[in-house]
Amino acid sequence: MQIDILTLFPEMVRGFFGESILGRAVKNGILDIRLHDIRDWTKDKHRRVDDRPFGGGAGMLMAAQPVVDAIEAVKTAGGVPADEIIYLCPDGEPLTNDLARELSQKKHLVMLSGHYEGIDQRIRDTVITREISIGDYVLTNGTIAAAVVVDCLARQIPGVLGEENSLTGDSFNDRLLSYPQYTRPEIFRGMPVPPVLLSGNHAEIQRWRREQQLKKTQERRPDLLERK
Ligand code: 4GO
Repeated sequence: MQIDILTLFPEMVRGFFGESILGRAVKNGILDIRLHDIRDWTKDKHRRVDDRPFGGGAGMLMAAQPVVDAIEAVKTAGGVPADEIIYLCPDGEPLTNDLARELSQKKHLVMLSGHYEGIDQRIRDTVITREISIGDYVLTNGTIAAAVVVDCLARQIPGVLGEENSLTGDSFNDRLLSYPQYTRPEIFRGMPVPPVLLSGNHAEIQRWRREQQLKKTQERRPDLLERK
């Protein structure tokens, strides 16, 4: 899968994509992540990419020219045309595991990270195909949000998670939060592991885990149970 990320700050996330499970997927060739500096497409003599908003108001906006030129340059690069051109913004569709799973089935994604007060609306009206939010809060720029979406979808691509990790015990699987887990030692600072987990009775263990999931979800996220 090819993912082109357009940002003013590619170095914010270059290290992120080189580490751990994502780093391994990149090395294996499962993920082809391409970071681009939007400033490379500016035609302004001072290399500016921002300008003041019509109608007044505080802050600056990213102008349409460099952003649209950047998108047009990368959306067909690499052979496969982009399936989606995604803009990360607080007013986008909320990111969920289900949305990430849908995106994980695409071949080529382009992600646009905004800065300042955002981007000229005409970019959103013409070249953006999807707007996604990683939560109800505002960030200084969308680069970290793009990295979050990539992380979340990448771990749902077959072959990305190795033996040390799996999707089955995740929170939100089955619309429930995850159950508590324990590893060695059996007693840590006087706190024992729940005996059922040492019983070897897999049916009992499954029942206990389900119970724990329901209890925790009821306590912390009753909204998930109402939707279930
Ligand atoms: C995305 C981008 C929040 C999100 C952003 C989010 N803040 N909740 N900030 O996914 C335009 C200028 C958007 C800064 C950007």
